[in-house]
Amino acid sequence: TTHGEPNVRVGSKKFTESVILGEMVTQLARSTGASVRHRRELGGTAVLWEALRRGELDVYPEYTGTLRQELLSGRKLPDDAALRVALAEEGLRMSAPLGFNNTYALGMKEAEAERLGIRTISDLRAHPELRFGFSNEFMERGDGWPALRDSYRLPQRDVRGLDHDLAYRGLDAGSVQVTDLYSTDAEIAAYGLRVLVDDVHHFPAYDAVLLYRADFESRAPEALAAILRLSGTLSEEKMVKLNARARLERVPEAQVASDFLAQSLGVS
Ligand code: PBE
Repeated sequence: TTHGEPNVRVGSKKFTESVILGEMVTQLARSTGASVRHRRELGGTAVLWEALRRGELDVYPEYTGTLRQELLSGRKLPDDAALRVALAEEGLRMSAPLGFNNTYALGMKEAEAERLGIRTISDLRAHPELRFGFSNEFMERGDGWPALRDSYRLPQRDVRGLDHDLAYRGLDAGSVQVTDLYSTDAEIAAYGLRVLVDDVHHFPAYDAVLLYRADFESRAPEALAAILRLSGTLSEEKMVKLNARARLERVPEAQVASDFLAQSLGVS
């Protein structure tokens, strides 16, 4: 029905890539005739996870490393099979990987990194005076700043939280010298940033997946089958290009998503 409650509820986190993926899911579900609501930019990771578990959402884009290191960090999860078992106990399922890894990384302006001779995260130990600015969620997460600081024994004390989208401007203006990057961000190339090597392997793989409620399958099987077609359709390179269209060329996320679906899956 087109009136009343939608039968598919999609969510996305408060950053561009998540909104683009949420739009793809929304449009694929709609292509089966389902009534769909996309609650875009609903919040950070914890907000989306809780909304899904409470049954306020059916599906949102998530990353395997985030499930392992943050959302289910109390459990031993040696492989994806173990991760699926832990999710099933929460009444949740995840799709096969969409095809790209969007990892956290630390970045600096290329010229400044070159001048200071910084290539790896370990190299930061010799520069305690550097100003760090991290996305708010990174300041608090299980895989974020406190754990990174301990892994690498980093001495910096000038460390503040900021909105991820503002971090790049901060780097450009010089108010921040080191920030957390998302590896599929278009700004890395556009702003000429050096991605520091994670030489201690602090960060896991963050393979993009769709996380959904197990009961979604019985409620809207056709919509679910349609959205699962996204698995394996994206690469890191493709995702960077889609992010670039939205962030650098300011094309609306819904348009970026529909162009991709038309080209890659023949859905319009
Ligand atoms: N990530 C990397 C984070 C943000 C940056 C995409 C894995 C996440 O949303 O969990």
